Amino acid sequence: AERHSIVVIGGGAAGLSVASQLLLKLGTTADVAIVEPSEWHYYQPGWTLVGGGIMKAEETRKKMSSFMPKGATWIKAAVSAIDPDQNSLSLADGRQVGYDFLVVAPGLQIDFCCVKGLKEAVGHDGVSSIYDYEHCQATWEDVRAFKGGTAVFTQPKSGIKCGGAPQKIMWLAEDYWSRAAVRKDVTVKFCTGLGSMFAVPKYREALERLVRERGVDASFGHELVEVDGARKVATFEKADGSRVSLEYDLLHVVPRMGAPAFIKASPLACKATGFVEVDKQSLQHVAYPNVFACGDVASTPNSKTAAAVTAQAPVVVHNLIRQMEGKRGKAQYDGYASCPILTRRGELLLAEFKYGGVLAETFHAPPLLDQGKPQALFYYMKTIVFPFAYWNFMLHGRWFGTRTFFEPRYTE
Ligand code: FAD
Ligand code: UQ1
Repeated sequence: AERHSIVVIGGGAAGLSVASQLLLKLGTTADVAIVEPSEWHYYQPGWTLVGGGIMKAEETRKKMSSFMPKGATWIKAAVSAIDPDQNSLSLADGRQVGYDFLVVAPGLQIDFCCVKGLKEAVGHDGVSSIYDYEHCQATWEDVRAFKGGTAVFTQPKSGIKCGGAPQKIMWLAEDYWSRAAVRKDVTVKFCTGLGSMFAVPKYREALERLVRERGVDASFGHELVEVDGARKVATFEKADGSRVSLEYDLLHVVPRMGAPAFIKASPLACKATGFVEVDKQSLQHVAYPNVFACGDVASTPNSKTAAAVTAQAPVVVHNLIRQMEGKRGKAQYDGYASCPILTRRGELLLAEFKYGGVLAETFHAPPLLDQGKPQALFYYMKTIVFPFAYWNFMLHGRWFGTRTFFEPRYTE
């Protein structure tokens, strides 16, 4: 069977970052393989911009082949099972691949099926989602065509990637309707299974102020359980088990999501959550020291974002190389994540925090910018700097987010 020194599962933000950084450190003769079935690589943070009419869907994807790092072997297939006791993977096409070291980075699986009627409804008759390449353009078509009525935006209580995106698209839509002078005829509802607008108090307060100022009708503890696309009715379940139904004219849904099925079924998964059970600082598997996880699939209690990947990838790379030398690496991930919350066209609130919701703001020192306030500079970072840095540096192993210029590299 085929065998490689290092195998990376997934060629997404995390898989390509780690593979590129490994090849930069070890040289292009290192034996690194990436298992990735997709023809395309998606810049998912752009999907919010597509839904808001700021970017085109085609700009958010590029051919996977142009991002496979030089020296890496691309195994163009999906992993269907992992056997960490045999250091071996099964592929969907029946092949087996062996490894000495494994980096698990297949991201999350989006489940449109958990909510009754959603799979049938999404993509037409005013129902859309920025959580899917195929449906994010429909969000903008719906928002642009809307002339009045009830617009409902949902968020599930279970963990999602980019926890701020469900409200970002609402703020962009609300702003568009204000500019188009139809806002007075629109009722904007935000229905979330969670208990507040954001987990970190500083940003929560700022966002709850915006809810009041901009006349958003927010309902907490409201979990979407059913969509009747024909009658345009969305049904929510409350914590006490009771149900409420709402008639909508426009519905933006955020589906539930979780670890991919083949991860949940593997010995690498945390039994309770299904995510790959790694140490939250070293990102090394708790039972298999030759296995690491990076990105959304890791069990680490951070906010799942590409920004978090910029901080995780160098930790995985350092600790993996030390492990290859038979030593324990000392690099530690501090839980850094950032959520750039678009509050309207031209304005963005840049939330940055680490484990425990402790602030980790890049621009905090006076007289720099107040990150508790939406700022124009952050908007241009999100719409211009981040996409450019992602495609041209991050996927090539040369972008470390806020630490790109300031943070010393791990040397020991
Ligand atoms: P992904 O990038 O999803 O990549 C996973 C890869 O694994 C894919 O290429 C997939 O094809 C592959 N794969 C899947 N299954 C298998 C398999 N069985 N075998 C092999 N390969 C497989 N982050 C931010 O930092 N800022 C933002 O503003 C932001 N906004 C977002 C808005 C939206 C609407 C969404 C959806 C996400 C947003 N994110 C944002 C989050 C960000 O996109 C993710 O956190 C990031 O892509 C995670 O990287 P990853 O490599 O773990 O997963
Ligand atoms: C970031 O580095 C990054 O990567 C390109 C993003 O794009 C997805 C981000 O959204 C954020 C917030 C960062 C963090 C970087 C800085 C400079 C705050």
